[in-house]
Amino acid sequence: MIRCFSFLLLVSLFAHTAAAQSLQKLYPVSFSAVNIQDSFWSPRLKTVADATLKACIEYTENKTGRIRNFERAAAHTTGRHEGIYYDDSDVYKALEAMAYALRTHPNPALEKKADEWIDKIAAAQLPDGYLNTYYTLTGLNQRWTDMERHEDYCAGHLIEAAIAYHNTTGKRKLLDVAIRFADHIDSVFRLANRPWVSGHQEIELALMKLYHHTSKASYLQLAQWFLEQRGHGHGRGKIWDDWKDPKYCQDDVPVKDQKEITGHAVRAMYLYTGAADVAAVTGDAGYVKAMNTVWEDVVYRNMYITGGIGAQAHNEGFGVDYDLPNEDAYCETCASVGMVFWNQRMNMLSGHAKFVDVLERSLYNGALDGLSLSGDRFFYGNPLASTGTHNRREWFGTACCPSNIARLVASLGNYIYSTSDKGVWVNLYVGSSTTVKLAGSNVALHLQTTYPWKGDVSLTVQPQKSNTFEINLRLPGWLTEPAPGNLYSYVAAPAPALEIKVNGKTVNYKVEDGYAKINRQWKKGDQITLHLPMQVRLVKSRPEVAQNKDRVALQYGPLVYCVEGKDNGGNAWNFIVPQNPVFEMAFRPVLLGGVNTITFEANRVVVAPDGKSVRTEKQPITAIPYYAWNNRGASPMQVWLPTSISDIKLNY
Ligand code: FUB
Ligand code: ZN
Repeated sequence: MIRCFSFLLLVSLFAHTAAAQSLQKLYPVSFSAVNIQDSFWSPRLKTVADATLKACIEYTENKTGRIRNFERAAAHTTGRHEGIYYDDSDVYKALEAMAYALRTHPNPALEKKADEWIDKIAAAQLPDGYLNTYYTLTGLNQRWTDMERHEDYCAGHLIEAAIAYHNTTGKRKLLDVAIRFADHIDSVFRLANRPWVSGHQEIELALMKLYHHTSKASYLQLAQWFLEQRGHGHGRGKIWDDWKDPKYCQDDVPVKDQKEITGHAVRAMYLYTGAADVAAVTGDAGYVKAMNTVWEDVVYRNMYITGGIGAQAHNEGFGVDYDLPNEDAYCETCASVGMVFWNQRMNMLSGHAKFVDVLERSLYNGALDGLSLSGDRFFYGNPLASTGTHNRREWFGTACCPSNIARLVASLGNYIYSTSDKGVWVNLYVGSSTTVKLAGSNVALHLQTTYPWKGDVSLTVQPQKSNTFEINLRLPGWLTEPAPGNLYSYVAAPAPALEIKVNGKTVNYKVEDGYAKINRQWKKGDQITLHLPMQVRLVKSRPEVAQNKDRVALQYGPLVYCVEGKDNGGNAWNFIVPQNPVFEMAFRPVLLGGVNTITFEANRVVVAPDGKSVRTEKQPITAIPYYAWNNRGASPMQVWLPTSISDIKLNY
């Protein structure tokens, strides 16, 4: 969709920001143009379309009062409000996920349910366009008084849902509701020159989607206006007046002057996603510079090996650099989802694959961990160690994560391919087909892969007519030693040579910005093959991360591994990784839906019969992909494995 609207986008851009020049280098191919057929992802998309959405619907309309709130608010007078003031957002996010799922898995009953909800939402909208069940039911005299109260955040999720539903079904009802609300917000704030700092960012990125969807310049202007409100002392409400903590929502300095990551992780991710979207259109390099600096602060000093962020529970966000506790890691699922959004936008602006490396890390590990294999159990926090007390749940009081991971997985197709006027970019290796327009003619692409279990990739290219263009294949960051500055590096592992063939013959390629670039004349049926050599990587972290001292982690391809008690006699904390472990990799088709396991011999620490001293004995240890843990009931787990006896817990 982004690609289709790029022309309109430029037209309106020239009308309103004459000096600006788009900074966007790559245009993601919309998920709706990508057909996924992948042995790893297809079952997950199906599970989300069935089990996850079923759970979201059940909790949204029966087990909690989220839909009842809309029903009551339709009377446009005060009444009982159930739940928390931001609960409307969960209805919208579930609807957005339903819209994506309807595209990939058409389902008349699901569409009927969505239409039913949309009727209720529309009925609750006030004549002036305002829509928020909390304030309608508790007293409209208080609306727009506390900038933390998520009215604009809920509006943002409404807009995203409305666009997704319009794209899938062509039905405008929710879109018209969203447009009326967006116009209401514009008239109450920007056009009235009334300051407003969003206490939970989201509206900015949503308005940019609405701008691209409608080509109406006021949405771009409003998104930019929201960004520019920050950092000028305009904040009012709980965050500012009670907590006195504008950093919590990244409002301590103007966005363009921000250099460090602070505060609430999801808020930060949504903010920078929106800022990147604005910068892509307006060409404002100030935002790009700030985001690059902040990105390095996130990735080089504050990101877990799982791509999870926001280590602290008390602010659901960032703490001191390098302070990355494992058992107490917060790492909210939504924050990893946000990492996927933001890193996609950074890749789109820069054309650099390092952002997709982070996107992939967060997607396959920190985010996917949030969803059970059955699709109806969730993690809100995703720690990297557990003594067995951290368990997936059916739902949460604050239930932002279930529908967030649902909408991400259901729209996975958005992250696989990009294009520019030079050619096509393959970002994620996911079995899929798409057709892109290059130099005025269609090029069909068909990707087959054994990723993430093995690194075989085959890409068949079917240009309408023979044509010269680039095909850029991402060389995943995990292939080579991470660049200096990164938090994580390999203990020892030379990068294997990578060979790329076209129609069976080795070709030369240029490596640029993390992609292997093949520029040639492509003809119907050309087939690119490559093998991304996967090996078990022993990973260590920078010495500044005290929590990982004398510990190593295991990674294979994009997947981070963990040791779970279920595979190891109930324990995951009572062994030491020896100096030069020998790893055995095996694909176990029945285990956890089919996973590669890593087995190695470790030194189990046992108390000697005298009860005083300890001794070690050899024990084979099996590690599973991190995303798959806690799918067999409660069990201890660790990602960072001890190499010395000092950190052993014998009973877990
Ligand atoms: O405030 C709305 C959502 O709830 C946030 O994004 C999450 O972190 C949770 O606090
Ligand atoms: Zn969440």
